[in-house]
Amino acid sequence: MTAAPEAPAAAAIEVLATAAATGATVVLSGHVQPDADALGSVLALAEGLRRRGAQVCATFPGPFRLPASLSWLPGAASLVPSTEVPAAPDVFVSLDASSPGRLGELAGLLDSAGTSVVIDHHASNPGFGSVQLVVPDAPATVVLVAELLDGLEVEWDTQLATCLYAGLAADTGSFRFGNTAPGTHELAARLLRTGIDHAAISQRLFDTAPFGWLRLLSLVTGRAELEPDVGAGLVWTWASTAEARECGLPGDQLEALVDVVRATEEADVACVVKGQDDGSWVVSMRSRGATDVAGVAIALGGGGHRAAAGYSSFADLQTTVARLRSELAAGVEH
Ligand SMILES: [Mn+2]
Repeated sequence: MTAAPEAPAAAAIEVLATAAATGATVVLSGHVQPDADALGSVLALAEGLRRRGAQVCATFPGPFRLPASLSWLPGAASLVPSTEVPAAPDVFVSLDASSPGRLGELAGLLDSAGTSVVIDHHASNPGFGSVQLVVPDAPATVVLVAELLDGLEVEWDTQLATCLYAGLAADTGSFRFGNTAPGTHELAARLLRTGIDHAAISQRLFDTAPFGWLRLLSLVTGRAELEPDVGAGLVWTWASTAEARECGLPGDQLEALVDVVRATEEADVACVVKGQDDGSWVVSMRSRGATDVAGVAIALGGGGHRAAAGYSSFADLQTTVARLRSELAAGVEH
């Protein structure tokens, strides 16, 4: 991992250290439908700032519901809905959100707060907020939070380390993805030395689901389509939150489907099109390496990383997949 430029981290540390020293109000938010990196970042930095004396409010945009795989994170019980945060805090911190839109109803705090600090690692982040720490080379936002906690001279204990490790393990695919670097393992080693139970963390994050998960998997993998001639090869399938419910699962269980589909050897791009309760579709893409799916997602109104990206579609399923096909084909022609 390339080291973060000195100045941006220093500027963020200064704002947060001053806020802590003066007992200022700080609101921290992750992106909508927060994942382990977003929540781990929010919870670790919130706790660190709290210990240094800030008045902290940790939140995320609605719907205010945590998946079971994340609700056990230390400090999760202290999260408050967006309706309960001060409208004009001294400092607003956005974590792991690649654009203001990903902050939903909380995006207004970027302007209403005295200072807004944006901490993120998405290549598609356009740069927003008055103080920016955006490092596309960082494998996870928690890596940047670890640096901030050091800058704030907050000691890492198992509570903080569990939150940081959860984000690091999730965004690196348990240290399997290309974003894993020597520094990633050095950070993991430092986190393990605090005494965290990394096996239990991983089991809760990645290897725990109700029995209905097997039923849902069979439905969704059973109707997967392989289209080797689209771009560098496409495998796709669809699912819906209603189907998840029929299998006794919360809608967020659909997030894990793409990790099964992306094993397909014949397709560089794997895609799961997820039907939402409001009739829209959320499209998740993964690349095995040859395709920049962030570029595809941006062209279709979303964002993400080179190997993992997504967007929303308000067209029907056929039109949604047709647009994806032509974007992938265009990517090959360029
Ligand atoms: Mn992340």
